[in-house]
Amino acid sequence: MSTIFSKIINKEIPSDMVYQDEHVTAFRDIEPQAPVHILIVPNRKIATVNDIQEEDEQLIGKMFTAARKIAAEEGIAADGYRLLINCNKHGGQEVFHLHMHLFGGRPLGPMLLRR
Ligand code: DGP
Repeated sequence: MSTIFSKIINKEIPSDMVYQDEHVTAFRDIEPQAPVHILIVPNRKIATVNDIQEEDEQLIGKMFTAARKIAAEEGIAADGYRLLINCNKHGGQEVFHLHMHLFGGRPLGPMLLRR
């Protein structure tokens, strides 16, 4: 089953796309939680981190390469940023098309809320 992200990748619905190549697409999150909040997704759907196969290793690497390029273009590389992937219920995953969040543009604070 495809998700809303497939429609964004295929440009069937609008998004603020910042990067696309034959393997990876990146667009601004609709509910930004930092001045820079971009989602980096593989064009081919993989539902969750649990579904990554060994043959996907190159594709996963391309997500990181895209993150590096986008961070530089957004001007946040030197100050730093956070990459985050949620998996399933405890991870808080809402869209079941693998995606890496790129957060930056301000100090991001502790990694997890303490409770
Ligand atoms: P996660 O909880 O990791 O599955 O994050 C899903 C993110 O996707 C969430 O931060 C909001 C974002 N999102 C959901 N629907 C859309 C959409 O239609 N467009 C965009 N740009 N972002 C979306």
